[in-house]
Amino acid sequence: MSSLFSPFSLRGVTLRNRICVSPMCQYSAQDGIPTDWHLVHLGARAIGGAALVIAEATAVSPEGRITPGCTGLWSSAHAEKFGRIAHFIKAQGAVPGIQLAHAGRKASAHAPWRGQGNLPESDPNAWQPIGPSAIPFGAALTRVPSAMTKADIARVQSDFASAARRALEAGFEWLELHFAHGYLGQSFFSPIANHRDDQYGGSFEGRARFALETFAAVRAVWPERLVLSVRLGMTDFHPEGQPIEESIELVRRLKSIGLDIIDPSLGGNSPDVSGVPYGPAFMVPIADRVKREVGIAAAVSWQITEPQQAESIIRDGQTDLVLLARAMLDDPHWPFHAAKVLGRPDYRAVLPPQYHRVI
Ligand code: 536
Repeated sequence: MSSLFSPFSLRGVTLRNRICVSPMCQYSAQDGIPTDWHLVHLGARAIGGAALVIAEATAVSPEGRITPGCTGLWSSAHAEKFGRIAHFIKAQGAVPGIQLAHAGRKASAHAPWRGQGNLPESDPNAWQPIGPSAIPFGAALTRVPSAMTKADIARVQSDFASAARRALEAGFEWLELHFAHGYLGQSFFSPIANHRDDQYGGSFEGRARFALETFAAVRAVWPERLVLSVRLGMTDFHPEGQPIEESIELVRRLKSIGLDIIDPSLGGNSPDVSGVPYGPAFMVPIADRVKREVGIAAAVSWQITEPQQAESIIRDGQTDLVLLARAMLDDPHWPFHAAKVLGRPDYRAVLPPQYHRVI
């Protein structure tokens, strides 16, 4: 029987417990380069006792950013600044992770506190988004993306592989590909966003091709000893979205080409969704189902806030890891407090000696 504070190993990577920091967009980069904000934001959570700290959705190319303030990994200057962050996280005993992304048709948007939806086309910081088809997301994301050519597809896939190499160079040990939330990988898979009639659209095989090829290109450059994860939008809660059985089949195919762990999430391809069963730990039944049906390790996020809730998810084997974002913003020392609440006699050791001697 596992507990929230038992170690967990995949390939050559061992996590000190099951508590992980989920990627959180901070909209605080400059030209994609992370700033001291990121060092402190991520570093504080490594100090707090998390086992894995995953840096936010980081674009593989400038046009793959969600907003002008999103991080990127398209040059060695980006890798160098990320290197300091990865090094600090590791020095605290946590594993440094990063999520690679391409925002696709949801790109060129305002940082949430600056406005809603797309930057106006007249804004000098705006750019032309790309996607599987020339169909806008909708709601406040009205900008029509350019439908990607085969050359565009090949270039983005090679950008993913180059960014993975830079993540390795920076010292990250856990890589997650963002194929969820309506961003590029997910939008190729979704019949809502992908209306192509070439080999990258249509049937399951066609819609899954972009994700499978991109994953394979990354696995080819990402070392055997390190972990490769995918955040996949399992369902859109929309009648025109792909059936969840297709998503499970995609996870099965990804596993067969080297996927180590799945991080299930929402599709995010339409503003017109209804019936998302928001509530405490609502993604757990989906994660548990993928884990059992595919026979793969799983992590789970969304509304996990309480130590006892996290403990029972791990103890019951529903998932292997819990990913916390909002709870970690609320309390960077969440793992320390969880250890205390769960009555662990060694709870002090969750914090580094600079703090635990005196707290
Ligand atoms: C929540 N968000 C996810 C983001 C950034 C903006 C907010 C991300 O993954 N980078 C979200 C979840 C599901 C669908 C849409 C948005």
